[in-house]
Amino acid sequence: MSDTIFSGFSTVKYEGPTTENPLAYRWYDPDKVVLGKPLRDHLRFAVAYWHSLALTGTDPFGGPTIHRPWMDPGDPIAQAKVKADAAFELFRTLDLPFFCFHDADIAPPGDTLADTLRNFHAIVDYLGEKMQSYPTRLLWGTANMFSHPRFMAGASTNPDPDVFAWCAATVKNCMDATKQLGGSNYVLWGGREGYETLLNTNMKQEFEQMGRFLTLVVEYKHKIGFQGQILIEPKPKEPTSHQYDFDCATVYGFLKRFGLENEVRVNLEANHATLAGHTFEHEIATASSFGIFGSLDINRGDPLLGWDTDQFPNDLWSMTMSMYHVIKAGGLTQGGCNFDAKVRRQSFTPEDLVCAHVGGADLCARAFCTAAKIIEDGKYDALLAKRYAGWQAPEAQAMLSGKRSLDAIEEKALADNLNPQPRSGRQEEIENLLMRSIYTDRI
Ligand code: XLS
Ligand code: CA
Ligand code: CA
Repeated sequence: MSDTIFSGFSTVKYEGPTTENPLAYRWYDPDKVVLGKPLRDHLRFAVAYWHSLALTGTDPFGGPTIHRPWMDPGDPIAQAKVKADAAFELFRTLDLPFFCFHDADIAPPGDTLADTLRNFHAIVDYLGEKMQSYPTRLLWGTANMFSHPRFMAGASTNPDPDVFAWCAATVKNCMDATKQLGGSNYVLWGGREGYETLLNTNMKQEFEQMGRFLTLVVEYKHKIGFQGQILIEPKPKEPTSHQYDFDCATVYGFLKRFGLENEVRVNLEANHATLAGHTFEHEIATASSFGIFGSLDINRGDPLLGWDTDQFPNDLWSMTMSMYHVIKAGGLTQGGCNFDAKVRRQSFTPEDLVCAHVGGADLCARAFCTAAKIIEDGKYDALLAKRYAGWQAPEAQAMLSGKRSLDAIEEKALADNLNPQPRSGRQEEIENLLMRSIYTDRI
């Protein structure tokens, strides 16, 4: 392996909140034990190959601003290996335990399906070799079925069955590769699974195709004995105006419709929650209450732009409440925190990329530690429990468990001469309590 653009960086270390070093962790101390295990194992941070290695800085108004050596002209397979060498040196620099990739991020396309798959497997084997000498593991693999023009009308929902078949072959190979590299999850984000105009769209037909596709994926998972989770990533819009996997609740309805609610979970992204008109914590709490919480894509949008800007996160309040709901959901288990985030187009140096991940990891770590303290302290949970305490009474439990009919409830309500009085929601008291934990208390 020759020198890479990240080889000169020392490995980022935890130096504590008072350090002046911009390339040190202030809050992310991977060995710090919280709720019985080290932060490294709670947060399971991952670096996204697409944003960190493939980004060129283009936007709708301007060309590339970020140039890396593997983007120079040359033999595409050799260049993909230069990129992989740099990727593993970036992972080493950041000392983050996982990475994620799309097939198209790691390997060049060929002229045919067979050539494309051959290139892909050659680089998957190369990543496997790299993983022998680096500690970085694979959080998830996925397929890019949205960039090439053949996917312009969707992947599994395409009106052309040949595109469906191309996608089936692609996902089969990406699942094989994910298993080969010991991946913990396989993600499906419905890139162009949606529509731009209903005028040319048969929605019922497209739902059938998408349900069949996901069923095939689940069947194949069992066939090859893949132990990872299958995850759908909701997103409401962009690139299409109407994405079918709008949000977590919509995905749950889709899973129920095809009988897959015990087989598939969700990978939730902060920016996608914002685009759906929700908060990140809303999406996590929804997944948790349906029992389908899987993994997180960490980033933020820009509320002033309303695009999927995939910026690195910096909102401590939202991240703390998100981590609170993650802990309540039972933690990330096989999932993780994938930085699906990119530096801005003026941040074109390798150092900018390292710095961005350092800030993101610090924010998540601080948020997680505060959320753990909020839970250990118990005051917030006690306020919530008190609000619903009436439901512990035997008659309330009987109503909830289906032991009372509508007319039986009416009969008792009349006999008891019910006249419920308004009770305060205590919102400001709760906000003040949490504000103290988030902004004042030491972690
Ligand atoms: C795009 C998505 C994508 C998925 C993986 O908006 O976030 O990057 O995470 O295909
Ligand atoms: Ca994502
Ligand atoms: Ca996104």
